This record gives sequence, C-alpha cells and structure tokens, in this order.
Amino acid sequence: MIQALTAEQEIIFKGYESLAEKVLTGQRLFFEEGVSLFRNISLPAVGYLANIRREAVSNHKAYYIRNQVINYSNICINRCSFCAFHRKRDTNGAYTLTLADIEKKVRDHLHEPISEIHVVGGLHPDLPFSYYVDMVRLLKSLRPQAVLKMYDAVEIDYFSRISGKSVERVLEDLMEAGLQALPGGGAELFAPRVRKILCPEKISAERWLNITKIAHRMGLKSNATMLYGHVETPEERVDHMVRIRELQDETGGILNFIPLPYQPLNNALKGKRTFAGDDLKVQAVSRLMLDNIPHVKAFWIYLTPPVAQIALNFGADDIDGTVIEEHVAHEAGAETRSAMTVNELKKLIRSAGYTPVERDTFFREIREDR
Ligand code: V47
Repeated sequence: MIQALTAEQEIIFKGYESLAEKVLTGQRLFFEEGVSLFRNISLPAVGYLANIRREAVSNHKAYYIRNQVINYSNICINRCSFCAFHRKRDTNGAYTLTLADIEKKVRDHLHEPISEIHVVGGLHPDLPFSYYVDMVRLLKSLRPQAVLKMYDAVEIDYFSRISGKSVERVLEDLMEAGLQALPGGGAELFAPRVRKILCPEKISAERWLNITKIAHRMGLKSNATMLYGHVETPEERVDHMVRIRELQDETGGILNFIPLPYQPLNNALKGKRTFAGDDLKVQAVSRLMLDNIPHVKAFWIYLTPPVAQIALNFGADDIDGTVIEEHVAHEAGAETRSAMTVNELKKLIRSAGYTPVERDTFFREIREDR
C-alpha cells in the first residue's frame, strides 16, 4: 500500500521517501534501511517516525514498574572489558550475599507493593547450582505475588556447565522453584569483532540466542538488551537488532528491548560516555527496526532521567522502575541515583506529556494515573 507523504513529510524525508512510507504503512525495514536511519537521516526525522510507531502501540501511555533489583554477587570468572562490577574472589570489594542477606533485603521492603524482583550476578567460581534454585524458592516464599525475573542467558549457560544438567533441566528446576522470566542482560553486542574486544570469554551470540529461544519454548518470557556506545559501528548495531527481531519472529517471547549506553568509568575499555543525541537515535532506531517487540525501555538509571524523559518522544514507552539498589551501572560511573519513588517516576512521565501506567513484568497494567 502506498501512502502519499504530506508536503511537510516530503521535505523532512527528502531522498528517503520510500523508507518513510514503509514506516507510515507499518512495513518492515531492511537492514540497509536501519543503517540509513543511523548514518543518513537526521535525529528529528528518525524521532518523528519512531514516535508515530510508539504512539500506534502505546498511545498516550508510558510505563513504569515497582521493582527491586538484587545483585547477589560481583565475583565473576569472566573479565569483560566494559564491566566495572566484576571482582576476582578474595580481592578488595568482592562480595557474595548469603540467602539470609537476600532475605533481609526483601524483608526490608515488604511494605511496598513491589511487582517484580530482578536478580542478576556474576559467574561465581564456587557456588553450587542449589544456591540459585534455593534463592528462587526463597524469593517466591517471601513475595508470592511478585514476578521473579532472574538470571540472564549467560548465567543459565553457566548453571548448565556447573551442574552438568542440560539448559532445559536447569530451566525446569528454576521454573519449578518459581522463576517466571529472564532479564535481557548478557547479549552485549552480537558482532564477533566487537565481542573479541568486549567479552572474549563470554558465550557467543549464537549461544545467547539459543538459550533465550529454549527459555521461550519452555514458556518463559524474557527481555533483550544491547550494550552500545563503545567500539561498535552503526552496521553492527543494526545487525544486533535484526538478530533479535529474527528470534522474536520465531518465539514471540521478548517483552521489552533495552538499549544500554556504555558507562565508561573504572573499566578496562576506557571509552567515552555517549551523548544524548546518540542515545535518542538508538532508542528511535530500536523502535523502528524491532517492529515485533511491543516495548522499548529508556532505562532512567543508564540514560539519566532527563534523557529517559525525552526518549519517550523518540520511540521508548517504558522507563523501568523504583529499582531500590543498583551496582552494575553505578560502579561504571552512572551518576544517577539508584532508586526513585513511584511519585517521582509518575512526575517524570507526566511532565514528558504521557500518562503514567504502572505495569508488571509482562506489561499487565496495574494502575493508570490520568
Ligand atoms: O549485561 C555492564 C550491562 C547488563 C556496563 O531485563 C553495562 O529488564 C553499561 O541486563 N556500561 C546487566 N552497561 C543489566 C541488565 C538489565 C538492566 C536493566 C533492565 C534489564 C531487564 C536488564 O549491564 C550487562 C551489560 O550489558 N553493563 N557493564 C557498563 N560499564
């Protein structure tokens, strides 16, 4: 179907009229068109298109969640160059929470109606698989109403290695204990050239995608992230998005795409902080390329609240949540706070011109505040 562009749109999209028409008529963009969005088309023009798609999906709404993040340990056998969180065992700052420590963290917030507990940690050299299963069981007993979103695909692969069980058996054990979703971390950036620089010891892109696919087939939902703003090219960003899109075509299990800007302090990579224009472009291109993922998250912790707010106009429809405690981005120099109140989140959304809607992990709406 051809939709004629208005005179104003003809000016904005000069030279890229067919790309703009495809977006306006809901057609899928090719890889090369994604690259053009980064390389050739201005930020306001890309934002204009992304906002049309975003409002077609979520209209006047912008989502937030009451969640609690728990990082059970920073000890990790890998040494990813972008990561400022990991420590070697018995070195300064290395920590591992006992189940009693974790119980205390949850109990300290039991008076708050948290709908999600998000757990992620390093690849610990000594903890047995039973620690991870027991943690799920403990959290489920303490917070039966909350959705447990725990352990990304890299951790699931590691649990399979340390337990000698298949990925399916690992997921079965965790699901039986109460696991309901996987966070989207560990995907980093899929291009092998970039992985060699960022995370040569980490599982491959293919393994990450395959574990996620297995999880979806077993009935779990997940998120998917993209770490950007380090050494990658626009082509490598779009390749990452297209591979996520292909997975989603197969399984439909991805709830939310989360572009994470690289935070440059205290890590071996020694890069630079992204600038806001680039952050907004990534949010917008994510919305336009990932036509089969309903939600794009502008995570306020990584982006800063003002940029997350503007991103709501550039394709994003979610800003994440109350969080309570965050280490991964903060160790790497994020200057944001690590918690926000519900009132602050609502105010942020409202002053960006949207209606705040509290959601759970699965984007079931809990409360709309008009
Ligand atoms: O996989 C690590 C990233 C991720 C740095 O699923 C860094 O809802 C920037 O996955 N600069 C972990 N990023 C966090 C994560 C996540 C966050 C929010 C929501 C969800 C979700 C998942 O953090 C890692 C890595 O990609 N990371 N170090 C850094 N220096």
